[in-house]
Amino acid sequence: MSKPRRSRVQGGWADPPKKKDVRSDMNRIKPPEVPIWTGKNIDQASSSSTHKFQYVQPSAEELQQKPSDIIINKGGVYDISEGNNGISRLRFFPDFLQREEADGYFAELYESLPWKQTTSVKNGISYIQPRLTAWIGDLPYTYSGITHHPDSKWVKPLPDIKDKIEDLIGYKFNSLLCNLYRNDKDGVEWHCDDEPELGPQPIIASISLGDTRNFELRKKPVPNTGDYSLSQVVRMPLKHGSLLIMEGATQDDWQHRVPKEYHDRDSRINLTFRVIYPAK
Ligand SMILES: O=C(O)CCC(=O)C(=O)O
Repeated sequence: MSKPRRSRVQGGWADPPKKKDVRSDMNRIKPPEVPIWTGKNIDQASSSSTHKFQYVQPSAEELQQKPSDIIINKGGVYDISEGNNGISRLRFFPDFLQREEADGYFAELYESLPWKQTTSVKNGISYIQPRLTAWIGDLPYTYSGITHHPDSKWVKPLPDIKDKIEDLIGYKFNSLLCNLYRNDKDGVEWHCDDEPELGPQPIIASISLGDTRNFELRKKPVPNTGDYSLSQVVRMPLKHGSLLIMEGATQDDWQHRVPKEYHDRDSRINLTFRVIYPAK
């Protein structure tokens, strides 16, 4: 018979394992009076406190989740919602203008348009808009509590850009709001373009020139409680030379904005072509 082998442990040789009386060990281990998982400690704590934990089933509204944001950066037609007002549709053409063409348009318009910083009125408080604008068209346009009279004629190269969009979508515009975001600190807050002079369900064509900025849309809550915390958000990085068309119920059912950025941005010009109807 071979000798029981000893195993090597740190600092010496371990004794060979002794035989154990397993049954006597079991007699010595006492089961806890209350199993740990019954939450004995919680009950004990609550006996010295007036607050008792009670599970309450969350309501259907509380269980409702905010849908994840949608990022659109590829060209195409996007029906972003359908409801009582109909379909909200975006059409996106990321490379509508060629790079050199877009470079030329940016340089020309940056210099030639009579850019000015205007004041808006919201809830009776007036504030200076964090961007420069120019309004072009035969009729005035009232938005953000201020009436804008035409600032400029259709200077070159605006008619060329307008023709190009109209050829693509088969729809004619008579007015143009130009925005100049000088840097990352400029932007436009949540709003929708639903002024009466735009008519019902306006088609708006938006050209971007210069640095890329995020354009965001958020779904209006139904019924419109003003609480947008669970709203679907669509985010589109609008790059140099891109064209975005908003149509259908987009202005009825969604708001949009260009947020200020936390990182440096160069200037961006945005041209939004619209139709303005004479006041009735
Ligand atoms: O700059 C943009 O892309 C959007 C501008 C805008 O929201 C507006 O002019 O109503």
